[in-house]
Amino acid sequence: MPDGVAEQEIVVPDIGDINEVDVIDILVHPGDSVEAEESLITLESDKATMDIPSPIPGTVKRINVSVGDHVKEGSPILTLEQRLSAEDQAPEPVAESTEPEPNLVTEEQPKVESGTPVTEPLSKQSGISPGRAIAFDKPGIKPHASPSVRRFARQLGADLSKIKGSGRKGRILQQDVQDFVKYSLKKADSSFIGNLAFDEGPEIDYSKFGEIDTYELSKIKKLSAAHLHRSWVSIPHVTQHDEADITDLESFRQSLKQESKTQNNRVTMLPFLMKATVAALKTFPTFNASLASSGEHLILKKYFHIGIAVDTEDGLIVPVIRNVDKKGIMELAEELNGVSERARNKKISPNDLQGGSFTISSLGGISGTAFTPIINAPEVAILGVSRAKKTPVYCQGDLAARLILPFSLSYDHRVIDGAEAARFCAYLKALLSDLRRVLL
Ligand code: CAO
Repeated sequence: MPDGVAEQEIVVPDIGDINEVDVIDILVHPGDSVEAEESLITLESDKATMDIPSPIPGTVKRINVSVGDHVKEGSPILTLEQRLSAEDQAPEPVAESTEPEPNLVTEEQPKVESGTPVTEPLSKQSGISPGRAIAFDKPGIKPHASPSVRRFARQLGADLSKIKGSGRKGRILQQDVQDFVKYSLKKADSSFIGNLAFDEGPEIDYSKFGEIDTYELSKIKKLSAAHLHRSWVSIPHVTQHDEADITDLESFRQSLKQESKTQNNRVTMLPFLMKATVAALKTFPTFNASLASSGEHLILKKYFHIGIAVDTEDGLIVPVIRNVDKKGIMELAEELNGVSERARNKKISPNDLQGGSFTISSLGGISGTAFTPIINAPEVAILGVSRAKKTPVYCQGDLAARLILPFSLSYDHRVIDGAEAARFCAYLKALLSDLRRVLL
């Protein structure tokens, strides 16, 4: 041992009438400098947890206990090295000369199980004299956390009543506090969009009301949830509903069916919708755009890459079909079939999902008369298509059965005005009613 350095054995002080307690946490490491009264270890009896503070300052040389050890009064805890000044006397054995007091669990009083707060001092409730330095709990009173964990939580501003303890008997550990703080920061981050902060609401235990089942959301659902949420909250959406007479278009599609069958290529309404949409985007370029993040510029795209929402077992994904303006109906149908199959067989590559300039979401194969599609940010508009239906329509004074396709255009009102959206829809409707106009 170097000159001027003394070693001090720190032992478990008087812990009252308890024979043995467990070491549940070691709060220092060899080499750490500790101050007098700084907590060294945490002990736990059947009824209470307590921190054992250091009676003197020094440097931890050796730790003589491990988590899980049973100790009692006088058991060695650790060896501290103390640098002596010239005037220092030979030190007395610490355990005999001082009577260290473990920190009482008094900073936050434990609560009675019923939820009624404890109002009497703990020492009185437990029948322990105040000098005895142990926080006991009456039966029914839950110890929550050791004083050092309470201090740690207080420093970070974490509310212990909101933390679920993972330690024995639900005791809150330092790690639980850390996890809680990390989770809260993450949650705060995700619930703060632009200038808008909102409360996610309390966690509800639904099992109180009846039987439930819980399963984890797929990765796709979790990813799309965050994306959809951001789009929905950060973009001022307006949806314009309209409908198009696609009777002639449908006859044309039927006439192509035979041809497509021989090519083993299924031609649905969607490739026609893609072509008509691109023609409308060319006429209304602000719909094929993105708002710069500064909010001061609109970026108009001269390419026409159309995202198609595909419903898969694991959730919604949006593969992109590129250069729709340069492709014919058969080629688009083939690509659409291929990409939907790949999406459903989990064979989509990240590249398939990038670079879209406008999205179409078609529920026409299923059902419905209208819906509000959520804009696929950073795009500024999305077309939702519902199911076409034979409808009686007045044509030149006569009632006729026509095939009417309902569609819904959601647009970013920061970029597109309502009148512009109505014009876009009217134009699209005209194209769908007579696709020859696409050639104009
Ligand atoms: N009106 C009437 N019938 C329609 C129709 C419409 N608008 N759209 C499709 N159909 C018909 C098709 O023509 C097909 O019938 P035939 O075999 O007789 O031709 C049938 O419905 C099934 O079509 P489909 O849905 O398999 O094919 P599609 O090309 O229309 O759509 C795809 C492909 C990938 C878009 C679609 O399968 C899909 O996944 N849709 C769901 C998208 C979705 O979930 N959107 C919601 C997002 S909003 O949160």
